[in-house]
Amino acid sequence: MITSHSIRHVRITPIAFRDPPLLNAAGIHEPWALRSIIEIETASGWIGINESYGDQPMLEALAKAAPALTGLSPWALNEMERRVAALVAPLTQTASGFLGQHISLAPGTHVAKTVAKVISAFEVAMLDLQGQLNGAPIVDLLGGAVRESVPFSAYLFYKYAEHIDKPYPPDPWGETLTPEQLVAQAQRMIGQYGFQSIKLKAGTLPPEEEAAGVRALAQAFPGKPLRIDPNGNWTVETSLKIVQQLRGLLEYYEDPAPGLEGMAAVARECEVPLATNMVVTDFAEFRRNADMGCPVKIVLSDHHYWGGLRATQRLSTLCQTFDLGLSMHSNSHLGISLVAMTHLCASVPQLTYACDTHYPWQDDEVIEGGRLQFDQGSLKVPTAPGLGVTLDYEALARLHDNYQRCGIRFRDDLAQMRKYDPSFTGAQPRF
Ligand code: GKR
Ligand code: MG
Repeated sequence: MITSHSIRHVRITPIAFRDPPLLNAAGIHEPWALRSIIEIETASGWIGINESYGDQPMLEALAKAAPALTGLSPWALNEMERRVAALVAPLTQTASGFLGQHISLAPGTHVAKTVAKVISAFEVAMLDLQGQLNGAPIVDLLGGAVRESVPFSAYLFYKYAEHIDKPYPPDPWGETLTPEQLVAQAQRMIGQYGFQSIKLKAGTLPPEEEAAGVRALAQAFPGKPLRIDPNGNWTVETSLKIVQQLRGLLEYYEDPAPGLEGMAAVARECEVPLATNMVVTDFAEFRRNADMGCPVKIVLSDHHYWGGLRATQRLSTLCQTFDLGLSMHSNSHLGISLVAMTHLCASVPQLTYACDTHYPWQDDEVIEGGRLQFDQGSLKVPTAPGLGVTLDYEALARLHDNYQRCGIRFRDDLAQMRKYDPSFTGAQPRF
C-alpha cells in the first residue's frame, strides 16, 4: 500500500574529503578519502540520511539497489533487505577475494560484502526516517540507551608531514616516525578530544621501532589502556616476539598475524586477548572462530559492512553468548557515520572497549553545525529524532566537487606508497 510516507526517491552523492598521509600495512593514505551520502525521501518530503563507502563498486551497487526502495514504507526494513539481496548478488570475486591488492586491510573493499554494505547504507537512512516520523532518536528504535555517552579511543598513526603530490597545505599534525613524535601526536589528540585509551596503527615501521613507540606511550600515559594493530603484517614469530617486548602493556592485541590460522597460532602462545576487524568480519567467519575454540576474543565490528545497526545488535548477542568482547572498527569517515555508530553503541549492553574512530584525522564535515564535539573522549548520544543530525547542503556540494575533481575512484594505498618508494611491494606479512 502506497502512503504519503512511502519512499519516493533515493539520492546517492559521492564525496571526497582531505585525508592525511597516514601509514599502514598496505602503504599510505591518498590525499582524498571517498564516501557516499545517502538520502531517502518520502512522498511527503521527509528525508532520511546516511553515510557509507564511496568507491566505484559501492556506488554502482547502491545505484543498482536504489530503485528497489521505491514505494516501500520506511518501516519495511526486512523487505528492503530481501529486495537488496535479490538485486545485488555479490559481484564476481577476484582471485584474492578482494578488489585490487588490498587484502582485508580496508574491509570496506570486500566485494563479497556488497549486499551487507548496501543494506546497512539504506537501513540507517530508513531508521533516520522512522525516528523523524515518530519523534524518537534511533537509539530508542534500537531498544533504548544503556549508556548516555559512548567512549572512543585515540587512534594514532605513523605519518609523513605532507602528501608527496602536495595537493593542499600540510596538516597540523606534522611528521610521526619516532617514539617522541608519537607521544607528541598522542598528547595533541588527547588534549583536543580527551580520549581515555590509545590505539596505535602499526605494521609499517620495523616492529621493534613500533614496540618502542608503545613503550614510550605507556610511559607518557600511565594507566591508559593501549592497543597495537599491525593489520596482519607480522608473521606469527614476529607477533610473539613483539608481544613479549610489550608484556603487561596491552589491553588487547589487534590483528598481529594474517588469517584466522595465524591468529590462532599467536593465541596459543600469548596471554593478551586477540582482537580483530580482519578475520571475523561476518557471521560465517564468526562461526569459524567459534568452531576453532575462539582464538579471537574481541570482535571489532563495523555496522557499515556487518549489515547495519540491527545486524550489529545480533552480533552483540552472539558475542555475549560466546563470552567474547565487542568494540568498533573505523575507516576514514565524517559525522553521519560517527553519529550512527554512537546510537548503535549506546544500545548495545555488550560494548566492552572504547571504540575506534578516524574522526580526528578529518577536518571537514557534511552535517549542519560542523564538527562533532567529544567530551573526555566520549560522544553524547543524540536525543533529537532519528540520527539527530542533518545535512549541510552547501558542504555536501563542496565535498561532491572535491570528488569530481580529485580523480580517485578506488582506495589504493599501495599505489600511493609506490609514488614515495617505487620498490615498495606491499607483500604481506612484511615483517
Ligand atoms: O585507514 O589505514 C587505515 C586503517 O588501517 C584501516 O584501513 C583499517 O581498516 O582502521 C582499520 C583497522 O583497524 O584495521
Ligand atoms: Mg584493525
